[in-house]
This record gives sequence, structure tokens and C-alpha cells, in this order.
Amino acid sequence: MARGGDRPQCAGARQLQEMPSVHYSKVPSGTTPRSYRVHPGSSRLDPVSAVKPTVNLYTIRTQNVGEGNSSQSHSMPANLTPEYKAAEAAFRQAREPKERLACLKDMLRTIPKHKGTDHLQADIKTRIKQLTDELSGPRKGGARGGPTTVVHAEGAAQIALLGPPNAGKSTLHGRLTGSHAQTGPYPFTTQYPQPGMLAHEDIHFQLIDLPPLSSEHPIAWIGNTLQPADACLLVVDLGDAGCVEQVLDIHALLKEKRVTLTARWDEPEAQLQHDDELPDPFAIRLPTLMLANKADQIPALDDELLVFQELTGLRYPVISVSGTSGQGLGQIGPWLFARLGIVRVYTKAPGRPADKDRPFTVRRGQTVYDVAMLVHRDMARSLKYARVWGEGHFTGQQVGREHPVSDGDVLELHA
Ligand SMILES: Nc1nc2c(ncn2[C@@H]2O[C@H](COP(=O)(O)OP(=O)(O)OP(=O)(O)O)[C@@H](O)[C@H]2O)c(=O)[nH]1
Ligand SMILES: [Mg+2]
Repeated sequence: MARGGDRPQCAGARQLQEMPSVHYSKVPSGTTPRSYRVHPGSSRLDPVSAVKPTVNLYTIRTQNVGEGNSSQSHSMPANLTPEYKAAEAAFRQAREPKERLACLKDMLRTIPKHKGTDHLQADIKTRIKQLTDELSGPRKGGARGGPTTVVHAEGAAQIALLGPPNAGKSTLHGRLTGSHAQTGPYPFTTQYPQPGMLAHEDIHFQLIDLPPLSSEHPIAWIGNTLQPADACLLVVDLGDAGCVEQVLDIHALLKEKRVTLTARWDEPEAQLQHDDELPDPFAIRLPTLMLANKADQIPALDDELLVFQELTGLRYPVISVSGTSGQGLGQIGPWLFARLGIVRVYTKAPGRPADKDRPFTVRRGQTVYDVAMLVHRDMARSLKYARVWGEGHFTGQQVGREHPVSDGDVLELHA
């Protein structure tokens, strides 16, 4: 790393120099399209009744500390059938455990049975077993049970708070959502996921406070917990002497779980995988915003950040914040709204005013049909056309099912 004469070193950088075993190469420039991720649904504002945001495909493209092929990637020709591909696509969209289980069973039924798919078959069977166990609930006698580790997604998007111990995740969660997440001046305070809702204008994002990720205390269930997440906030205390090592440790732990954090929030909605390659249906890819926390007590934060980025090779977008003073917290909601491409759509019945209180949310590029799906599956099936009020349309303009919606549109759906 080129370090200027008077440039301050971050605390993590100082510690790293004493740790020759830590890998801190810069981001390799090569990119390889490989797989993608789908999110279904969208949401009503109501945090209780809301369902998930809509189809959104993220393409796995780059590879560095944060972004790599999972350890279980498959590259052997697999001759996957259209039936298998359809089942896999449905699995990626499914958010509810029951639906996911049904899709997994379809995948197992339709996957070509030969040597090249052995690993994937085994993976699918393991997932089926895990989900079946999860769905069967606590065993008689209370042998299973305990706190929930997978939080049902609600609001416009589910955002996971990840980070090393003591970075201030729970303090931020409390400030942002009004939760009473337990905080403490010692590491490993948080033990289980805790949801909360972050308001932004007339929608909410669901923030999930999580236990710290650290190889000192690995969390077996974290891969499953992150399954419904749309994105992640990586909370880092740049004043912590161990932050570089801790963040690299987190990436290694996530990689084992086939979770990749990415700086890219604008992945194209396309599946760029080669037909003869066996995709990894269980890979999770989370667009990541880094929160450089405890800004109130780090005097040269920008310089610390530069050194951190240089040493880790990680180039996530960053907002500096303080969970204590509140600095920077107001930027998070608008940032997520813009970068997730959230589009709010209000519906109205013919001859009635629009319901302006409770928008449905979809993602940029989604259509009238996608909104109808959120209203009701039957409505989408029988949808003939819609009338739309909004920028770029004349009043009550008639549009077809495939018409893309824009933020603020009012829709009157006609079956
Ligand atoms: N100065 C300062 N202290 C903070 C800030 N945020 C959190 N803290 C303190 O840092 C300590 C850890 O905060 P937590 O919110 O419990 O951190 P955490 O990341 O949830 O910790 P774990 O659950 O153990 O991973 C507490 O003593 C907080 O008061 C901040 O922005 N500035
Ligand atoms: Mg905590």
C-alpha cells in the first residue's frame, strides 16, 4: 500500500502490520458473470401485512475479498432441463418457507441425475431437510424451538445489519427504528435477529439487527437468516484497532455460507450465466452500504476510511454516522430508497379517490402487472388494462399490463 508521509494510519491498519497472515490484496479487476438473485413481491406500507418487494435479479460479476465464487460453485456441464431451470427460478423468488420447500422438491425431481450434479443434488437434499425441520416446529418435549432466526420480510425491503462485535449495530438499530435492541460496551451483546422498521416518507424498510459476525463465535444459522434480505448495512467502527482484520474475517465467514457482499447496487436484471454451467441456487448476493460508525469519536475519519479501503480492497459506498449523536442517520433512508430503485404506486377504485396513505412498492422497471400481483393474484390474472395518473401520462391514460410504473403513479386496475 502506498502510504503518504503524513497520512494517518487507521487503527486497524496499525494492527494489520503486526499480522502477516492477513490477506489484504486489492480488488482484482477481472469480472465473471455467474449467477443471479431474485426477490419477489412488493409491499404495502403496513409493516404487519406487508409482503416483499418485487422481482429483482442481481448478477454475480466480480470477485474480490467481498465478491467471489462460492466455495461450492459448480462449473461442470450439467445439461439442465427447462423444468429444472423453471423450478430454480421459482425457488429464487419464493420467500415463504413452505413455498421454498415445494420449489426445492421440484428442483430435486427435475434435476438431471448424473455425476456432474451430484453436489447440487446433495445440497438440495440438505436444504429440504433443513426446511422440513424448520417447518415441523418445536419437537414434542421442547427439544427444538428457541428464538426465531429467520425474520419474515416486511416493508419495502429487508436490510440486514452486519458487522464485527461492538461496532454499534444495535445502537444504530435502536436510533433508526425505535427498537429497544440491547446494547452494551462489551462484544457479543446481541444473540438473535431483531427486526425493526425504518420509516422513509410513506414507506418503511425493515432493518434486522444481528449478532456480530466473528470466527470467535460463528453462527450456524446466519446463511438462512440472510436468505430473505435484499441488502446489507455493514457497520464498522474505524476507530477499533482490529477493524480491518474483523471485516476480512466477516467476508471469509460469509463466503463459507455462500453469501457475497457487493458494492454494486445497480446490477442489471438479467441472468448472465452460461447455459452449460451449473449455477449455485443457494448463493446469496447482498448489495452493501458501509456505515462508518462512531464518527463522533474518530477525528480523521476520512483518512481512516481511505486506509481501511486500501488495506481491505473493499469499495462499498460509505456513509459516516454516529449512533450516539445521530450524525448521518437521516441519509440512510433516502439512500436506500434511491439505490434500491423503490417505486411507490397508489391504487384507486373507479370513481373513488386514490388511497394515498398506503403505497404498494415495486422496483424500477416493474410493470402494471407486477402491481396487480401485489393487489391480488386473481386481479393480475384477469387484468385487461389500467388507467394511470402520474408524471409523463395524460390524466387517466389507458395503459397495458406491461407498462412500467413510475414513483408516485396512481393506478386504476381494470379486470
Ligand atoms: N461514541 C460512540 N459510541 C457508540 C456509538 N454507537 C455505539 N456506541 C457504543 O458502542 C458500544 C457497543 O454498542 P452496540 O450497539 O451494543 O454494538 P453492537 O455492534 O450491537 O455490539 P454486538 O451486539 O456485541 O455485536 C456501546 O457501549 C455503545 O454505547 C457511536 O456512534 N459513538
Ligand atoms: Mg448488538
